[in-house]
Amino acid sequence: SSNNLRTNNFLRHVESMRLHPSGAGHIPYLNAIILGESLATEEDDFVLPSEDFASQANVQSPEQYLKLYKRSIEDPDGFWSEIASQFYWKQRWGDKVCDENFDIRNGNIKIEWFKGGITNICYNCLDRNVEAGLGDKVAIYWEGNEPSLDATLTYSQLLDQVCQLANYLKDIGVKKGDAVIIYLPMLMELPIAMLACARIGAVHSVVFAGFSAEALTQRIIDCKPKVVITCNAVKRGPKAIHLKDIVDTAIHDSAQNGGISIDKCLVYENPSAMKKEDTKWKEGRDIWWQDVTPQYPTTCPVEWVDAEDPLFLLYTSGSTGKPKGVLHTTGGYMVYTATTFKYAFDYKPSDIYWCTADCGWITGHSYVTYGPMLNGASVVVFEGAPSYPDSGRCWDIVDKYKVTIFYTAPTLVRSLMRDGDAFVTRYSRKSLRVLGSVGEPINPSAWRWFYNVVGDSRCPISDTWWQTETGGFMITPLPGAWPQKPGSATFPFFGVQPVIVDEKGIEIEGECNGYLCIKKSWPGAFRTLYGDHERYETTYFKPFAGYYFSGDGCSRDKDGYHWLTGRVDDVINVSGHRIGTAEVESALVSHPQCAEAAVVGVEHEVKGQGIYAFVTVVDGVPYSEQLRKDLILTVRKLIGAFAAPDKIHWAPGLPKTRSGKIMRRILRKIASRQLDELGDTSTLADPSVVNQLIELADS
Ligand code: 6R9
Repeated sequence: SSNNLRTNNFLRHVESMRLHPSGAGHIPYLNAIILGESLATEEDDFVLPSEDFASQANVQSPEQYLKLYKRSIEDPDGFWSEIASQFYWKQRWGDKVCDENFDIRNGNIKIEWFKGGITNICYNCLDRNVEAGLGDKVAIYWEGNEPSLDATLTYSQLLDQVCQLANYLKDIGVKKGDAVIIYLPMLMELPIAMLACARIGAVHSVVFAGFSAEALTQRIIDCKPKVVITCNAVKRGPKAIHLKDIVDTAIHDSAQNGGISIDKCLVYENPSAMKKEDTKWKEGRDIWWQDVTPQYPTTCPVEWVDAEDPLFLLYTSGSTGKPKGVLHTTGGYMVYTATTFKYAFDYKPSDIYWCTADCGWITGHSYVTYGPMLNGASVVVFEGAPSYPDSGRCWDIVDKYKVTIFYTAPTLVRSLMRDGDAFVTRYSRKSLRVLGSVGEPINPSAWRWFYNVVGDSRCPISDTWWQTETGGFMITPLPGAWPQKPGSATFPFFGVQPVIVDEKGIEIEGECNGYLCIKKSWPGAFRTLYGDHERYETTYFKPFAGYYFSGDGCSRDKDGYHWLTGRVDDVINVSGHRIGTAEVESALVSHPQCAEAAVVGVEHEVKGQGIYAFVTVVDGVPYSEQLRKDLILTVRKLIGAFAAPDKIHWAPGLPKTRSGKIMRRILRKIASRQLDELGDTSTLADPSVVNQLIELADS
């Protein structure tokens, strides 16, 4: 077929670049070979962008990609400074674009981009676009939980509102470098609050509004914010959740347990969810957003900051109990999110873009707020749930706003797939041209359904691999350039050098499987873990000296395509949410009747992974349905509903080595009922626990 011919031509092209001395030969993993005749395996399953799509794309072919990529690696300073020059800098950076020590053997890890450059990301998102004539362009299309509720903000209106809030924050004493916690659902006020902080140089820390009071308390104690911004309540589907009550508890507990006093809590009244009068109130501390912000001017001078001044903190799960405060700075993050957004989604000024992620996660930071707005894009912000009022809601929204780029997570794709094609096909979806996926590997069957049913076999899918730590896309298709393979994140973004290493940290070439690391920094990289640079180095730079270690497994096929295989540490990925097994375990053992707990991830049809908890109860406590419920409730209370275990498995004992280390490998096999694959259990201190566990598997 003509597609096979085009695929062959493409691969032949890559091959000739590889062999040619001035070609891609020095890029070891672009080891594409000429495609054979058989298309039998997943690896050989190519999906090409249509010629129409490719010919209008920002990057139209592998040659174009390779040329840009090669430049980004060979001349990173030239490559990134040209891009950075498209933004407004009050003062240009010093002589070095990048200054890094990426190798722990040479001393402390340090990453700096555009150091000495003076800028402001809010200015670049808003003022710069307004000055360029985009003032009347819609910045945000807001869609409420109820289909009848919506609103829009143009770029100039958004700028006005951001300035009013920024002026208020300044007035109550928030200064450059101060932390501000934002605990808001997907209202327009969430990006407004982020941008207002950025405008005055304050460091925002958005806490996903699905986190519990305890989780919020922990974050307040860690970053000691000057103010907490929230709203009284939010509707999720038919249910109202009283966010302000959660904040009240957290502020109280932060004072009690951490000695942190929060003098100001700014509360947005969300009238569709809860009336003002019904909101519990603490006079003197609590202030209504709507009462104060209109009193302030709609212009606010920008706080000019160094490219390396902190922009935000975002807490994420690691393999030990305490969440990590991932710190991003201003200049490199700005340049990187804007550029990745533009290329990975083939962004054009006429696009209407919708990312379903919440701003409480990194995806909402980089690809709801900053990346799109730096490009002057029109962004859909959706408050509600994709299944409300029914499973057709996403496509209703796509048709309503004529969404052209739709970016979501595999878990949502799988759950909509399960609900049936009819919810999709009753909508036109004609406006769509690019689809995106993030959060976990997308399995080829979900990829196919997304591509064929949602995108009518017309829209390339950008399967973007990246992390809270990386700030922006790392491995991603450029939709017009590459033939895709369903389930593969394809090739690195400009400036990114992924390597796959073995246990000893030795780079493996060609077709292989191992640990995914990155060689050299990229502008969007995080700079530290807040208040714990040592943990930063230990977690990310010590496991494989000389590299950044992602925590993910990855294989590379014969054509050089990357296939992410999931976390290799004790982190579980539930519906794209990172959850540390240790966090869930410590929540479980806080229950007085739980003596010990061990948590593993198991395959889950919709969520990708489910949480499976082995629980040893305190001597003499009987197993009961009530205890099971209480344990699950404890996790919901301490972390949030999204971290609730799917299964509690009673464990009279846990399989431990003689040195007391829990053998999770065995627990994973028991959890997934692969009982004939338990492997060697002879090193266990007490091998009989394995049989006890198997007996209790379905009780
Ligand atoms: C952006 C985000 C990061 C972890 C990451 C990996 C998984 C994300 C993926 C993917 C395969 C993709 N992950 N995108 N795995 N393919 N396209 O999700 O950040 O919440 O920090 O999670 O998510 O395991 O290490 P974060």
